[in-house]
Amino acid sequence: MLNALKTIQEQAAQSLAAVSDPKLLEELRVRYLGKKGELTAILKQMGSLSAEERPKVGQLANEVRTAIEQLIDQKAAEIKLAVQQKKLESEHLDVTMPGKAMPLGKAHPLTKVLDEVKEIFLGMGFSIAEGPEVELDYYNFEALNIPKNHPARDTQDTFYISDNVVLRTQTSPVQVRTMEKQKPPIRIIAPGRVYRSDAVDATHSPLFHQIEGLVVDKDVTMADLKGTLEMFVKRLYGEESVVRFRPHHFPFTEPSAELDVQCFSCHGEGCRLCKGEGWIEVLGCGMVHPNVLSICGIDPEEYSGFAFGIGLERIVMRRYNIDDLRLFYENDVRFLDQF
Ligand code: 2NM
Repeated sequence: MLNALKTIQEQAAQSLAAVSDPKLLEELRVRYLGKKGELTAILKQMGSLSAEERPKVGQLANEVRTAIEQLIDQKAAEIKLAVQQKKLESEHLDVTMPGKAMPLGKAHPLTKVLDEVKEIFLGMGFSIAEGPEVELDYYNFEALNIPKNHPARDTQDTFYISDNVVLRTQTSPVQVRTMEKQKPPIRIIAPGRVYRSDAVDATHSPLFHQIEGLVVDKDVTMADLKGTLEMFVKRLYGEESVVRFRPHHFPFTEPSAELDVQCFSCHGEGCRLCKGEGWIEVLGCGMVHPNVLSICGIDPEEYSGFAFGIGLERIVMRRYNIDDLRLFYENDVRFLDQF
């Protein structure tokens, strides 16, 4: 019997050494230690032993059981570790691998330059005003000193919605509405979409963008206009920019002017970039006509003001060397990606 116990221990040690599967390990545990296992079978025969042999066999049986249990526990721990190791390897993640970049949107070039222009004027104490794009004839023309049958109406190629409703041809109606509501001092810019019934080509579009500005207060003079707009141009194009004011005419300002910046390429000599002019037109401006102030409920004897209008597309085209206006509205990603 002692030999049989030793044999069981040896066999158990041998078969356990080869096991790597948890199910097989359980089968072996049942085979050696289970109720119907080999060890139990031997213990059942202990009744036939002499009183002298019984404690010896009993002691060895206990030692064998403990030894096998230890082997099984050890093996179980080994298998558990191996399974865990395998799982870790299969789920291995290389955190140094480059990530998948998500495609990122970008601001439209018109938006980028508009944001720059807004920042410049906000920095000078202006606020931003908005208003409707579908506008009354009164605000788009009448209040701006452009009565019915005024020749300026013909040159504006207006989209009429009805007899007295139009798509605004400029953002000045926003300024008229502001002057109606707000007592001076007024310092605003009005950026936004404007509409003119033009045929589409490289330099014309029925929809484009304007930024108009308005300052009204006591003792505002042409010197304020010149200083403000020269500073704006230098902030936008660089401190070394050279500007000139050239007399012009608008119905809503008197006197009126256009501001040119000296060509950055030829410094006034005349080249391809400025079409031989030496100067590049940037904006229109002037002192708000007393009629306009009166119509808006501001006393021209007490207050004066200046106003200006900037075409956004032209500025952006010059900034990025874009030669066709249509690119702005087609939203071709190959174009938009470049800014
Ligand atoms: C321009 C040029 C000159 C202008 C005038 C006004 C208002 F409402 F105050 F009368 N707003 N904008 C103005 C003046 C616009 O655009 C080329």
